[in-house]
Amino acid sequence: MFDDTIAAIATPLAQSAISIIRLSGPDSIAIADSVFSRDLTKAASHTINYGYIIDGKDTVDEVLVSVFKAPKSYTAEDCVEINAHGGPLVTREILKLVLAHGARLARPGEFTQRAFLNGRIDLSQAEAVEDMIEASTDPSRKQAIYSIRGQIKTLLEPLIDDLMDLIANIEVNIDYPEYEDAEQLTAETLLPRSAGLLARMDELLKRSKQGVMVQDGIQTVIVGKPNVGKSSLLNALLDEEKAIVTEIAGTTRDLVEGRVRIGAFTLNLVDTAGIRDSADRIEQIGIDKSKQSLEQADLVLLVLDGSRPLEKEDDDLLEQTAKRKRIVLINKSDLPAAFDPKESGLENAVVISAKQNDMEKLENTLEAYFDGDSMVWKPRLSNERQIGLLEQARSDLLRAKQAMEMGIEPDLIEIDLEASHNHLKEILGEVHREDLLDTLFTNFCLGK
Ligand SMILES: Nc1nc2c(ncn2[C@@H]2O[C@H](COP(=O)(O)OP(=O)(O)OP(=O)(O)O)[C@@H](O)[C@H]2O)c(=O)[nH]1
Ligand SMILES: [Mg+2]
Repeated sequence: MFDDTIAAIATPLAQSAISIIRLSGPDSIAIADSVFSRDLTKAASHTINYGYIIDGKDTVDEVLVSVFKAPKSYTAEDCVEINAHGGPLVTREILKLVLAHGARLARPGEFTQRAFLNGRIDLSQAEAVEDMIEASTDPSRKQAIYSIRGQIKTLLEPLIDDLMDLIANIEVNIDYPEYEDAEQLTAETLLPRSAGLLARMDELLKRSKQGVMVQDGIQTVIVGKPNVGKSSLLNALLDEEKAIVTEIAGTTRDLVEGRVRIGAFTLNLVDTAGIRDSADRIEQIGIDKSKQSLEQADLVLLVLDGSRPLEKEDDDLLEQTAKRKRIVLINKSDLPAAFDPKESGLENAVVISAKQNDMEKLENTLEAYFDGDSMVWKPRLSNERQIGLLEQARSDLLRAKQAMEMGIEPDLIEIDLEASHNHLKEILGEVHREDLLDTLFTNFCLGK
């Protein structure tokens, strides 16, 4: 528990119906009491108290003050929330007043950090709080409430327990080799159990990576040589004339972005400058940007012009993106076709007409591409930090398994298993590094 009391404004500083000034720490109630018209020290926990905020002889605002006593509060400490009239001026005035009476201004995320450090929530739940605030798609909102409820712990606990079981088994055999009841330590018993755990980790990793990619929107880049209809495609998908379209090759120079929902997915689209060798300095800068976005994208929409024969630029891009998550689009289907997709090895290409807004085939392909399966929300990890740790736990376990296969001493195997176990616990923050923790919480909203 902490011995200082923190305070912050928990709502946006804009004219609104209500604003909330929040306090947490041992002196929360005493500080609030010293600026409130009524006696708060006798208020029961979980009550709302009506009165006025007073500054000496001045009445500052008419408010409702909620009191939550430790440990049943957001931070597990004594907490007070002052509901004021939502004017920026009066809200700041009340904050100033509680700071003058002994509270310290909270850092971003400090309330949630306290909830974690006081043991009320685990680290995955703490992260989920900010995820919920930032959620902008249905899958991300669903994942946030799943994590807030502590389900990531439920998801990981069987893995953590089974690993511990394996470790305990090895230890008994090391410490009491003569103890007959202990399961005999042979490659035959250890290996299948490790392989089973490994398969479970793999499955969870796959599901989590897919989920994280889908939840924040799929980074999708539209590329192709000039004039094939990339910007027309962007506009058609967005249903808005966002990017400039002309018959002049090299129209788009800067990246043009837009967001579109297709079925259960959100695509974060980037339209780019057509890729070709260009002597124009400005166009060349645009082309460099195109290449950069191509590198960073989760999904590539490669556009070809079906009304003109394929050229070297098309072939180059087809080759460059062959190993990527990619959909090839043959545009301008309203014009006579200049080549046969099948004969060009493009049997999977989707034929569209951006000009005629004919997007249905592309939308169907996209849904099929991320398979119907991933559209259904499934239990998984929430973010890159968690996935990174699971990946480490997986490679520790893989090393242990390989050591078993080579018949290496059990006590050496145990070191890798312990490392794996620790990495899993780190996801929940059961072991953590202070510096990483601080970085994590600084990204939070003030007052959260
Ligand atoms: N007939 C037909 N014309 C199209 C279609 N899509 C785009 N166009 C035309 O092709 C020309 C180029 O379209 P843009 O969308 O600007 O092409 P772009 O790939 O963005 O071109 P750059 O930005 O120069 O690389 C314009 O004249 C469009 O009207 C289509 O489906 N059918
Ligand atoms: Mg364009």
